[in-house]
Amino acid sequence: MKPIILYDVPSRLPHKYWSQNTAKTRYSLSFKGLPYEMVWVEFPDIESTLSALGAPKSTRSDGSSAHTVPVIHDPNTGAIVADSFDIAAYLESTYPYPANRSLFPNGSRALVYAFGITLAKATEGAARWAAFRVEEVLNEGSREYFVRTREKRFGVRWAEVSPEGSEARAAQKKALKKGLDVLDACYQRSEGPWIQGMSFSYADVLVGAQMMWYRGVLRRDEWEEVSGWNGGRWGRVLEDVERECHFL
Ligand SMILES: N[C@@H](CCC(=O)N[C@@H](CS)C(=O)NCC(=O)O)C(=O)O
Repeated sequence: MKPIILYDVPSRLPHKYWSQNTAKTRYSLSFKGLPYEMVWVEFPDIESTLSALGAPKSTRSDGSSAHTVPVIHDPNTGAIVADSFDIAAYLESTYPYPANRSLFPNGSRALVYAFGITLAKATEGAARWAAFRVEEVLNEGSREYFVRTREKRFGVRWAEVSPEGSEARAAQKKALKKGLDVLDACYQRSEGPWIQGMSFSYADVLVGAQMMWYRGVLRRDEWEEVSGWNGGRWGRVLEDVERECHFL
């Protein structure tokens, strides 16, 4: 099998990756044991690179339609797929075996999609804080684009997005804590270590990708605090997801 090509935005972090959206695809490929290769594209080049490839557009978190990463190009089938969820669905239907490496076990695709909406809603209060930290780890080639487009999205100057020590930052942190309590309540009701009890699924990939993002972009003391909330659940979930996906 030829490696699947995955488009992602690099950063200055070790291994370059930082984005939760592309992490969903990376974990999915790795979980299913599918070979893949990275193509790194700085933010200002996403539009031209992906339209030249003929990739479909997808929806950004602000609801706008645009070329976004992740995108995969599967040279084995010729498919070019955008949007992390659609990519997971493509991988599952194109490579359904082995059956115990299913991203959507027991016909759970729609329910996992719904879980993803809940997760995004629960954690949206921290979007500005995380974006503020993303800017700090991006390469020079992406920073100006990122700041300009996120100022527009948030409707404030960059310095106001999540100032250090501000009330706004404290509120963002509190909102994340409250959101993670909602997620913790889901885990507490599970009949096993995963969102679907004993069955690992793309729902866990979503949580793992969110935590990978925080681990990568938040400052060390911030991640230590967040990963320790809910009895240390978030650091543990990230470790468990990466182990299950053979991504260590
Ligand atoms: N719904 C898409 C959203 C992907 C997305 O927003 N990706 C960001 C990087 S994390 C992006 O490519 N943004 C392009 C831009 O802001 O111009 C998915 O789940 O794949």
